Amino acid sequence: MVQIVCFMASIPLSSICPSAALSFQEKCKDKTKSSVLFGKEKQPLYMKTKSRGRITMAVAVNTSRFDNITMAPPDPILGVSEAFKADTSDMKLNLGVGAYRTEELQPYVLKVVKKAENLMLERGENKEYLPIEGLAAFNKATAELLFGADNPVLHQQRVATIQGLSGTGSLRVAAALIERYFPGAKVLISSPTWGNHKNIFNDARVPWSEYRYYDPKTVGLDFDGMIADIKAAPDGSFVLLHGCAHNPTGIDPTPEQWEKIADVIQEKNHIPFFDVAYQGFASGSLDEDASSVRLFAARGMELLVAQSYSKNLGLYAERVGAINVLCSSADAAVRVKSQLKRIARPMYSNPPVHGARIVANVVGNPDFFNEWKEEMEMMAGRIKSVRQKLYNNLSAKDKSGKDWSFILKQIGMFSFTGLNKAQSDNMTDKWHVYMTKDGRISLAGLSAAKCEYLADAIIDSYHNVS
Ligand code: KET
Repeated sequence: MVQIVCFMASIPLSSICPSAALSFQEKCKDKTKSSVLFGKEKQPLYMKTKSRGRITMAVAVNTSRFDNITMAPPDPILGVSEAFKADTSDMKLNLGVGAYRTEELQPYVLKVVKKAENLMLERGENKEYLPIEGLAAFNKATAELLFGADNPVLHQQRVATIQGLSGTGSLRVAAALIERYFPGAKVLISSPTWGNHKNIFNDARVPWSEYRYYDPKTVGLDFDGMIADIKAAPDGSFVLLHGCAHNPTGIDPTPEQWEKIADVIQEKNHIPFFDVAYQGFASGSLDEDASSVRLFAARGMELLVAQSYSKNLGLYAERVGAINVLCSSADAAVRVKSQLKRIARPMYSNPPVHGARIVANVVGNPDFFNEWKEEMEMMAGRIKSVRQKLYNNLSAKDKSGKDWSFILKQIGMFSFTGLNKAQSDNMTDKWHVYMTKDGRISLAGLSAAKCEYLADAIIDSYHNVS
């Protein structure tokens, strides 16, 4: 099959294929019949060339140079949304991705976000590049939101903050910092954790191992296991902690347990690395949800925090977040910030401005800030109410005596149902309920009207599929 046809009339080859120009020209020299181009060991690509005066016609035949690239599996979380779109059933329900929906199951743009955007439009702000570290007003606002505006660590200028590409991009830059400046250091990750954490550290070439977190027997935190594994790790490891609303389990340590976790991390000279993707969404209070980070900061510990505004401001597609590195001195913070910028520049150069302006405007304006808090409480409240309703339906309908109260103990956007892969498959195949295969459902995608249907699906899957 003919795959590529190029006509070249005195066109320099480098303009067609710049990166490979030299080898292309060298390999074509004095060859009129067939030439091996960019030969892969197994699948060489042959090109036949014919000369017609000044015009050379090159016809590429045979297989693609990308033939040895295999099909990637669908993403365990975002792939669920793709499968959901393809389902034509009226009953279908997307509880896969952690994205807030209204009671009508529609995406929700916060009113305060619209107000901030209108203001930005009125001001007619430009689209110049941001500095590598992002929007200064955003960086100030985001560090204040995380640590609290009065936190001495900010006045002492001990925090290096740069704007990142939401939570994921911020985690990735922080991972690159670890890889570059702590070679060989391991990151300890909770078992289970958000599906993308391992990918991020793998791609950054940072070794990781897991610490126990979830105990299926108690459907709660395996606190002793967690502490033992953090203790057993090599001194100076990084410990990845979910600041609040642990994903996927919805189980957070108590304040007393956080203190003990901090004790062990300090004892072992580890460095805490917080992923804060749900500030405000766990309890409805921004301050309360940042209390874990603040507790560690108050002990004088150095730490890293990746922040996201996808969920709490509903800015999923704007990709706005931050990397914060709390250092023991202002001097160290300046140096760390310079290196974060150095990592960001060849990766994505500088971050997008729109979401950062929204955050800066909302957090920086007391009226908007209060409106945001109200809307966040509303969103967190709706999730809590469907959580309760799901539990009510499960306990009323399931006659087996199974205790479903663990659902009420979990917090945040998700519920970790305990359904295994086969049971989760049944939820999707039979009931058109889309969820991740680890048994996680996003309650943010559930409406009160669908609670009964979901309870039927869960009861059927739990009791009739093993
Ligand atoms: N950390 C955690 C714990 C997390 O759940 C997410 C997103 C992120 C970081 C990154 O979000 P970002 O939009 O990059 O700021 N979790 C949901 C979406 C996803 O998987 O990308 C989810 O678990 O459904």
